[in-house]
Amino acid sequence: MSWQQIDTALRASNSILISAHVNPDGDCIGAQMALAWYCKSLGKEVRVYNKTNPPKKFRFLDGWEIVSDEVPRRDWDTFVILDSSNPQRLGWDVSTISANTVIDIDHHRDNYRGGDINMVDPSAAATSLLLCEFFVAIKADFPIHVAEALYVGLISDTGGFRFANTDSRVLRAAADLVDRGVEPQKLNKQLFATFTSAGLALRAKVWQTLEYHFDGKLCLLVLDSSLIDKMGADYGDLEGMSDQTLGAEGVQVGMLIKIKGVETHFSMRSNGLVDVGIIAQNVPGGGGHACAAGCTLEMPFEEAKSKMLGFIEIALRG
Ligand SMILES: [Mn+2]
Repeated sequence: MSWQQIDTALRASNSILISAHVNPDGDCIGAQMALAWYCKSLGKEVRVYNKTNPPKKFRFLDGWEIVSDEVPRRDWDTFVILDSSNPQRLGWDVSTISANTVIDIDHHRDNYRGGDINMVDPSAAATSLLLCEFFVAIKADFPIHVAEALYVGLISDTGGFRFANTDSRVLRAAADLVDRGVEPQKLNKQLFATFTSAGLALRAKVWQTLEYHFDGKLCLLVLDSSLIDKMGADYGDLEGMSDQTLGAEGVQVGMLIKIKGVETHFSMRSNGLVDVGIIAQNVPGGGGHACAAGCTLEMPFEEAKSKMLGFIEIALRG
């Protein structure tokens, strides 16, 4: 599918609903803000809906309020799914809305490609990168607040251009955003080096759970999700912690385990030797990239943990 086809579909719509995956990250929010700006500039009715509101750490972006958790009405001309492998990943029941056209824009390799129009590119470092390329393709002249949102999307998914997905393509797109007035230092500081005291206290608690397994090849952290509210933090305060589990020498797989009542969520990272996307696929609904993936087991923590450790042990044996 081409960007021109997507542009044509958007222009032919009067009302457009945009949603991204549950617990939206910087890539979701950047891509959503950019697409919403464009649709509004065409004079369309636009709603940006996520199951949950953006974490506080993204609310410094001008215009973030367009991303909301207010449930949308039923009928739309076009429904755009961003940064989600499939509609289930949105975390809300999509049968509660109806749309004539579904557009799927994503960079996950396990994307379902079930939209009427699918723009899926697993080699793209971020969905926000795809939006940058959309704007280049259609020659859209976007304002600075959109450039900042897109830049936040790029640095979120590449860990500030440190992860294995950092390539010349994403760096060129970033350079174009800098040419438009983005200040990299300002946005990096907001995203990676600005914490609330509640957020830092929560991170300290999570660090206390540090464990190693399999001769130090697996490093894991555990978060009891009920602590987030109890400590006055939000889940955005945990940004980057799953990546940091890879920091110790010799670690091949890192993991942040989140306990949510009777559900246990695993956010996995790999240094490149083991494909954590394939490990996550052992669990229905799980998946992701080779270096970053996630899944949820509907079972209590201890049981879920030993099951997951079994999968990882097999993968480490290669
Ligand atoms: Mn993404």
